[in-house]
Amino acid sequence: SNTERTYIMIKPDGVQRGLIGTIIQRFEQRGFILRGLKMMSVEKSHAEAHYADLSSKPFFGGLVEYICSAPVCAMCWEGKDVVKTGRKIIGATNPLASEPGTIRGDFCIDVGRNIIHGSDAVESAQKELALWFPDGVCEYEHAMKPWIYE
Ligand code: DAT
Ligand code: MG
Repeated sequence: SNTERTYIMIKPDGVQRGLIGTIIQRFEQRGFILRGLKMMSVEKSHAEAHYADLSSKPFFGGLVEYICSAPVCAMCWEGKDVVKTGRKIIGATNPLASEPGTIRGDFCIDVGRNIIHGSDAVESAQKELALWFPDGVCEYEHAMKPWIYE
């Protein structure tokens, strides 16, 4: 449906490197709609909850430390197939395996500094949006919709 939603997060390195605007532009110019946006300093327990599925991985401690090391930019984007398409816009987990033209393929190198997060499935998007936007997002009518969707 046209109202699918995903959780996108610019990680501390993306924020510190001044990439917020260019990342937002890629989603916005594609035709996706921004429903939630906030800067946030992340508590350790919150980062651990977000990455709970990876808690047994050897890199988990470093990952949580990285996410908490400086503020993140938390976003909710909406549109047809936005979860899968958002992952394509972002590129592969390992930036060196990401195609040029993707966000990771254009702006980063190390897997541990891959500047952006995107939900990997509709179900995880719903869980992540509930975690990061517990008060919901902005339910406005967007004038662009009839120009994006037939
Ligand atoms: P993605 O962020 O592409 O969804 P993921 O969910 O498998 O990837 O892992 C979450 C993050 O954990 C990822 O963005 C970077 C870090 N990570 C994943 N695999 C890693 C590895 N082998 N070494 C270090 N960090 C890793
Ligand atoms: Mg993931």
